[in-house]
Amino acid sequence: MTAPECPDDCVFCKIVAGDIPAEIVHAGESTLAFRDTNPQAPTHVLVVSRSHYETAAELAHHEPMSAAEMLVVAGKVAEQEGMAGYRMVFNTGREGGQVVPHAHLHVLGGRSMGWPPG
Ligand code: D5M
Repeated sequence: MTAPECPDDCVFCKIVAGDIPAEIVHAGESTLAFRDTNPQAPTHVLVVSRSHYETAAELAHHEPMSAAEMLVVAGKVAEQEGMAGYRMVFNTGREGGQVVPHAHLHVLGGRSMGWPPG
C-alpha cells in the first residue's frame, strides 16, 4: 500500500516538505527529527515519519522499517543531545493526548521523569 496522501493542513507533512521551518536535529531516510515548539522537558524532540499515517500503530503496520527507524533515531538524538536517560511517548488518538494526527514520537530528556505520566 502506498502511504495516504498528506492532508493540506498537516503541519508535520509541511515540515517534512520544507514548506515551514523547524529546528531539525536529524534527517533519516524515512523520518525527520526536530525540536518541539512547546517543550515539556529541557530537551524535547519529535521524530516524525516522512509518510503521512495518523498513528504510530498504522505506520508500523504499513511501514515497519520506518517505525523501527523512529526508535533508532531517538537513541541517536539522545546521544547527540547528551541525555543521561530519556522518555519516548506516542500520544495516540484524542484521548491519548494526540493533537497532530501524523505519526510522531516524542523524545524527552534533560530532567528526571516522573511516573505515572499525567
Ligand atoms: O504532540 C504534537 C506536538 O507537536 C506538540 O508538542 C507541539 C508540537 N508542534 C506543533 N506544531 C509544531 C511545529 N510547527 N514545530 C514543532 N513542533 C510542533 P501530540 O502528541 O500530537 O499532542
